[in-house]
Amino acid sequence: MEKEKRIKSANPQAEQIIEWGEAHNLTTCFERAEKMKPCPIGASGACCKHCHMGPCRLVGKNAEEEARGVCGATLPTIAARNLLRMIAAGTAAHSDHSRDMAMTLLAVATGEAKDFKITDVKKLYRVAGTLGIEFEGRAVHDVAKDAALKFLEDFGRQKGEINYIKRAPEKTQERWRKWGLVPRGIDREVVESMHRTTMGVDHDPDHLLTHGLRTALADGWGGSMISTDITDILFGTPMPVKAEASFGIFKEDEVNLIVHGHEPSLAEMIVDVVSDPKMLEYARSKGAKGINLGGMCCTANEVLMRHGIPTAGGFTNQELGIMTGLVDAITVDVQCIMPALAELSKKFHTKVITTSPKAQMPGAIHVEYNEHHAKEIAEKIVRMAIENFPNRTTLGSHITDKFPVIAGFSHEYIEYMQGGRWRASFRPLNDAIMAGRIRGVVGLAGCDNPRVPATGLHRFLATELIKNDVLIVSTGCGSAACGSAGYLTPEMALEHAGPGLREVCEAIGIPPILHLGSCVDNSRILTIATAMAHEGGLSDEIGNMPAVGIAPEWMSEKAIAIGCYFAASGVPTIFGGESPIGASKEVTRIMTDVWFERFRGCLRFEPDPEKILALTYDYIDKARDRLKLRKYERGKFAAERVLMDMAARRELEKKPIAVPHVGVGG
Ligand code: SF4
Ligand code: MSK
Repeated sequence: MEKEKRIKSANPQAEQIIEWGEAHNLTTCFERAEKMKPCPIGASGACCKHCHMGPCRLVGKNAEEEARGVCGATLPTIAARNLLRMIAAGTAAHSDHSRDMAMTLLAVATGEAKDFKITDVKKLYRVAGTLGIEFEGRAVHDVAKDAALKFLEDFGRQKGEINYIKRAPEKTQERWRKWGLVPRGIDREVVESMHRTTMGVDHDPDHLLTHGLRTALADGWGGSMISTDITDILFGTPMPVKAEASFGIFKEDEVNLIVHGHEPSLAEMIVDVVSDPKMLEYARSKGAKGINLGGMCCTANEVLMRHGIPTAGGFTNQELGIMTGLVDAITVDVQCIMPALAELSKKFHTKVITTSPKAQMPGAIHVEYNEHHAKEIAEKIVRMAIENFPNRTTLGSHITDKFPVIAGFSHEYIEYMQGGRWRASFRPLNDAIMAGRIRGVVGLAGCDNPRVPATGLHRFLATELIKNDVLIVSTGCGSAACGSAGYLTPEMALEHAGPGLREVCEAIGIPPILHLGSCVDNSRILTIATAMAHEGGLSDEIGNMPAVGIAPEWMSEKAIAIGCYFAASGVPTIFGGESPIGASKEVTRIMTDVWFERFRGCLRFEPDPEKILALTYDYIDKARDRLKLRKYERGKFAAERVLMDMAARRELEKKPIAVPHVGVGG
C-alpha cells in the first residue's frame, strides 16, 4: 500500500515549492526533519553531557527516583539544568542583539554613526523619564547618550536591579522580590546560569529553575525591552501600515533583495538605499525595472512594522524563498538563519551575504556590517544584488499568491487607538473584557516548525481563538504565519471573529490579530499587560489577567526564555510539541503548579492543539471567575458600559496627554 503523503506546510504556496523542490532533488528542512528523528532521551531532557564522565542518559521505568548519572545527578537535576541552559542561551541571544542596539544608540548620540538619527524624540524623552535622566532643555543627542549608557549599565551591573523592573505593576514586583527573581545585570544572570549548571554546582531543581526565571526576566524586562525601545527611538515607533505577505511578494522583473535575521539597523539603511534614484538607475542599467526589498523572519517584522516592507514569511520559508529562483541576494545577520542556505543557493543564482561580525557561514559571501559605515555597506549590498540580477535563470518555483497585511501595532498605538491623542488609554479594552465582549487576550508567538505542518498550528489556533472572542496579539514568526494566511486584516474580524470581538474590532477599526513586531517585541506584550493592570477593573498585577501566551510551533531557545519571562510575569504559557523536560515529573510539576502558585504564570507543553485550546479557555475563564467578571457566553454581553462613557472620559481628561501609564516610560 502506498504510504500516505505527509503535509509539510499548511501554507499551500509553501507546499507547492516543497513539491517542486522534491521533483528537482532539492532537500529542505522539511525532508531533513523527516529523516532526522529526535533522540527520545535528549528530547525529553534526560541526557546530561555537562562533563566528560558522561554523557549520562537517565532512562528506565523508575528513572525519576532511581537513575543517577556517574556523579549521582538525579533526573530532575539534569532536566532542570538542561532547561536553565536553554533559558540562558535564549536570553543571551536577545540581549546581545539588544547590546548592539545600545551601542548603535550611543554611536548615533556621539555622532560616530552619522547615517542614523533619532527618529522618535518623544519616545526618547519618555524612556529618559523612566531611567531618571533629565531631558528638559537638553540637546537630544546628550539625552540619547545618557540613555544609551544607562542601558549599557544593565548588561554589566553586578549588584542592584535592572532599570525596567520598576515598569512592572507593584504587585508583580512584590512577587519577584519575595521569590528572589529580580535580575541584577543581564550578563551576570546568564553567566551565573552557565556556572550553576556546570558539573557539580547547583543540584536543587527548584533552585535551578528559580534562577532560570531570574535570567528570563533579564531578557523580557531587560534585553528585549531595551531593544524594542531603542529600535523605536532610532527608527520610529510603529503605527499601522499596509503591506503584503507570502512568496508572491517577489517580482519577476525587479531585483529581489531579502533581509533575514533579527537586527534592524542594516535593514533600515537598506530601506533607504533601495529608493535612492542612483541605485534605481543602476538597477535599470542591468535590465531590472526596479529594486524590490522583502523580509524574512524577524528582520522582516522590524521593517514591515515601520515601513510596510513586504514579508516572504517566517522561519520555514527561508529555503523556499531561494527556491523560487527569484531572490538575487539575501542578507543574513544573527539568529534563526539555516546554515543550509549557502549550499542551496549554489543551485540557484542567489547570493547569500552574511553581515554580522558574530556570524559567518561557509559558502556565503561576508560583508561585515558596522554602524559607523552603515550607508556604505548597505550600498555595497544593494549593488551586489543588482549585479546578480542578470544572472537569474528560469529555474525555480514561481509563486504569485500574496496576502494583504495590516501591521504596526506598537503598545503606544494600541493605547492611542482606544481614545485618540487626548484620551489614549486601555479603558475600552478592559471594559470589553469586563463586559464579556472579549473573552480574554492571547499572545500568539514563536516560531514555525517543519516537524508539524508548518504554520498550521498558528492558523488553527488563530481562527479558533478569534471565533471564541479572544483578541490575539502576535509576534515573530507567529505573525508571519498569520500574515501569509491572510489573517492580519480587519476583514478577518468580519468573517471569522466571534460577535463580541467583531464589534470591538469594528468600533476601533482593527484586525482581531494585532501584529506587535519581532521576537524581541514580545516585551510589548508585557507593557500592554502592565497598562491593562494600571487601567483598573481587571487584575492589579499581570498575573490573574484573563490572558495566556501560546507558542505552538516553537523551536528556538529564545522561545523558552520568552515562555519563562511570561510565566514569571504572571502569564500562563502553553508551548506546543513534546516537553523538553518531559522526562522529569518533578520539573514538570514545578513549572506548572509551583510557578502558578507563586507567580500566577506557568510554562507547560502540550502537543495536541485541541488541548492547547481547552487549556487556554480554562486559564482565561478561571481568571475571569477569580476577578468576578461576567461569565463569558458567546454573543451575550453585560449591560454595556459603552466603549467610553462620560464619566470615563472626564476621568481620562485629567490624565497627562497621551503618556501611557507604563507605556515606554512608566
Ligand atoms: Fe553525567 Fe554528572 Fe557529568 Fe552530567 S555532570 S555528564 S550527570 S557525570
Ligand atoms: S525569527 S526565534 S523562528 S519566531 Fe524571530 Fe521566528 Fe522563532 Fe526565529
